Amino acid sequence: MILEKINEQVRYAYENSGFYREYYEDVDVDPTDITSFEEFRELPVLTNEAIKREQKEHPPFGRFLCIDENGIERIYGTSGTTGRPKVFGIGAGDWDRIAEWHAQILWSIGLRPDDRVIITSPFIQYLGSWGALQGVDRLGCSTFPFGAGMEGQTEQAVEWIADLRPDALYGTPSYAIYLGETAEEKGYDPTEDFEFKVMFFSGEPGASVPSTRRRIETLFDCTVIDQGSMAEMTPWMSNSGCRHLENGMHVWQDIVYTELLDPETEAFLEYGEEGVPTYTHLERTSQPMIRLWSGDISYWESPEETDCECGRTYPTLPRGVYGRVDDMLVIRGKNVFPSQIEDRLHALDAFGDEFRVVVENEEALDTLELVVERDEDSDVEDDEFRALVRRSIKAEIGLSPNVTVVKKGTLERTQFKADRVEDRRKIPVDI
Ligand code: 8LH
Repeated sequence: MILEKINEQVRYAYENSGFYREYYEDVDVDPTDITSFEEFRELPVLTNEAIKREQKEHPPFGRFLCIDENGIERIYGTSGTTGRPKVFGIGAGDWDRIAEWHAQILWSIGLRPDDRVIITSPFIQYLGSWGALQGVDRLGCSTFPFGAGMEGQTEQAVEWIADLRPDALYGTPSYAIYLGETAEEKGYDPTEDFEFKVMFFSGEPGASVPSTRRRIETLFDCTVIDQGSMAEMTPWMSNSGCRHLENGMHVWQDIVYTELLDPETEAFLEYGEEGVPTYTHLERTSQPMIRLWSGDISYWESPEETDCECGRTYPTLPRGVYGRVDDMLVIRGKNVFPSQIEDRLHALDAFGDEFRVVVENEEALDTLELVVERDEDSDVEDDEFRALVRRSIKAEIGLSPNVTVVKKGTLERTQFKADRVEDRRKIPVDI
């Protein structure tokens, strides 16, 4: 069934998009008749650079659009502050299908029409917020599109949540921790004064970083669900956790076909390997993405291996998406993902919930500096905490960091996606 959908999607894109016709000029297969997964893998991956180049040469949408511009219902773009943003034109039919799929997936994580749901991510050019809203609305829940990002908004969120007692929250994992801390500072107990049964997240690692996930679960006494792929790939909930999974996300292969590819050779990887999730829309008529290289890193497992109680026969990313290839720090020959450091820190009781990673290059030798918050209510003193952090990080990544301990609340919190790494090395390391 998936192969049939792939065949239809590729043929549609090829016949309706000048971009794909050009992009597939030299391929050895017939893009109007893909008869096997092997043939499909002959198609070149689509890179971020190719999309940007195309949209620059054929503004604003590039020749991806495939539908008449009058048929566009929504326009979104990347929310980055540098460079030309990528533009996504979504047709009415696609926007409707996104609602259907998101509603179905949200049902699968336990949401029901009589639930009240608060959305606490910014309503900016971030498809996370709008995609979640679209699904929650279609499911028929009472939706509270609260947003995030304004000064003082988190303090207000605490009061609203204590009053309205929503059953579910959508946002980023970093924001949930910030919200919980703010509630505690204001004298609330989020396990008692809030009544969340489930929180669903996307946008960054966290919900599948085991100790971060546990921190959120205990802070709010609720179920945590990880979700998300990329804005380009909406319905981005096609990667979704499940109530039966301890960690990670199922890959709903009949909505968005996902492959894991070798970061260097781009070869298809079997289950049990680590690689770059590469996504293909299966039901998009507007701006379909075919073999879009995410630049993220994940590990996948077969349906038999996961054997999830939910009964779904999808592959699973049991550790979620744990970083971007270009977020991986290569320090003295060791590969380090910020999410590994996050996992170790959240496992320490005295951790104050925020940290920063600074990498420097002194006389050609890389140094790893961590600025870590300590919760002053804990029994552990600064020196002991510093030693604990050093030991734990060394055990994880094989390198001893220099650790600066600061008190909880010192480092800035985010209301969106966290950015905790500063690489000050003069000579960039080519990865
Ligand atoms: C993630 C995750 C995750 C996204 N675990 N990393 O997924 C929601 C969509 C709308 C989104 O975040 O899109 P956006 O802004 O284009 O960012 C995509 C990137 O965000 C993606 O490549 C990942 O690096 C990261 N991301 N969801 C870990 N659940």
